[in-house]
Amino acid sequence: MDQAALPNDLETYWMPFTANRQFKADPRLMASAEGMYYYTTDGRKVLDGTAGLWCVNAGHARPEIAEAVHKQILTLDYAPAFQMGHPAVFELASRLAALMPGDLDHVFFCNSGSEAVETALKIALAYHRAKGDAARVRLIGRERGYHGVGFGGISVGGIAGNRKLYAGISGVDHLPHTFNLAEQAFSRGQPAWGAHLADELERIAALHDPSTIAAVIVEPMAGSTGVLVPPKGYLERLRAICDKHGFLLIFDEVITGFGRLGAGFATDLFGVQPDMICFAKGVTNGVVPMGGVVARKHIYDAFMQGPEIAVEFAHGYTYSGHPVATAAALATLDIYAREDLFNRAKGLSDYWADAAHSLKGLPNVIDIRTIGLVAGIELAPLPGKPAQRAFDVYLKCFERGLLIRQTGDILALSPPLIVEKSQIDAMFGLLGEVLKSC
Ligand code: PXG
Repeated sequence: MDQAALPNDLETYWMPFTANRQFKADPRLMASAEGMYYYTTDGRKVLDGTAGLWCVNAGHARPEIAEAVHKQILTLDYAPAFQMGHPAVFELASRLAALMPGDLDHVFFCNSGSEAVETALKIALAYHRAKGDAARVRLIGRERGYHGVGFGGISVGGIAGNRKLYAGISGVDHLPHTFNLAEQAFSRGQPAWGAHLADELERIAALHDPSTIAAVIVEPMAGSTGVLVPPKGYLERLRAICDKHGFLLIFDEVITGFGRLGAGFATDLFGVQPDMICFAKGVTNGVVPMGGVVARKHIYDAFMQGPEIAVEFAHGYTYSGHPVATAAALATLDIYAREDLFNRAKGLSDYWADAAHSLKGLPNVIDIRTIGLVAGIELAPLPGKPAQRAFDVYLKCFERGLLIRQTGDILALSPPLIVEKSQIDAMFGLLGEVLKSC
């Protein structure tokens, strides 16, 4: 390594899910952030239309979180996670359980959404075995599902690009995704068409025999693959089929949790209770990595057997329930409660939907989908150049001071829940201008 090139040689850092060559030719470097805005190293102010990567739900640089983290590092920087604990993480588990419906009341901590998914899948398999039902080893995901980047997550996930290079784990099958442009175009909230797609689970169950299936995992609203809102009645049907055959139902709420849809969790909004919920992102407002799984009581109880000194579930991470992440999470939950941010998102969702749908009719806009404080805007691809048009829109928005997300030819917006109406106007106003020029 040529030391003279340090410290700002962009070449060395292999960036995740990034077009490295494009970025390094024309870097977008964030210098700081506060409230609803990022500030770039070249001095530009950028309105955050995406809450970072769907995680900064309470807005940037919250002093309460910074103070809690600072204090925690000086008080207890780290405590071993295995065979030992620290009081705050028990408080956090209780507070998260209190946010959940029904008996979703046992929390397992990890450090990311990907780890949360691996954890939930392992709990599902171990749960059936603990109950003497060891033949249930099959996992069912869904096309266009994103469940992080672990081997379990990419296997149950339904994104070809994330799967094609890896064998993944065996014993996996997939439901069809729930999006149909012809039937659902320009939906506000849940589309009316598509509940019957849940019945595909019966077909899959018959194919493999229900007694071999352990669990079904879905995002209640698919975020990463372009804001696919569940059709009315769809999740209810999935729940009913899972109950009929004894499958565990896992909701991956890594994006939908912590107010994003205008309710605490998607389970609250849709009134369908899964057996496990994966969470991450918003739990710490994105400030310190943390994720976890909330499991129903009967799942936890099934593990509590054998000799008392035996480890009941051979799984965990050095940083499970890390004191600093815990402190950030507790401070974040305080903000959500004090500022009533989940209800704030709900209160803004009609205004948000009106603003997003006002882009209907602009060039190349073929669909707009909204729910809570999320919008997906689908563009007609440039002939022979998939994703190019949306990438151009993303770059132009950034140059003009707005951060949005782009996946394929779909744009996604999901601002911090502190967003003001004037900022919603600014987002869609600017996006509309850019769309006219692309
Ligand atoms: N499950 C879901 C539903 C997710 O959305 C993960 C798991 C994985 O989380 P980690 O913390 O391991 O990244 C995610 C992550 C995007 C985007 O722009 C979405 C995610 C991450 C980065 C970008 O849509 N979701």
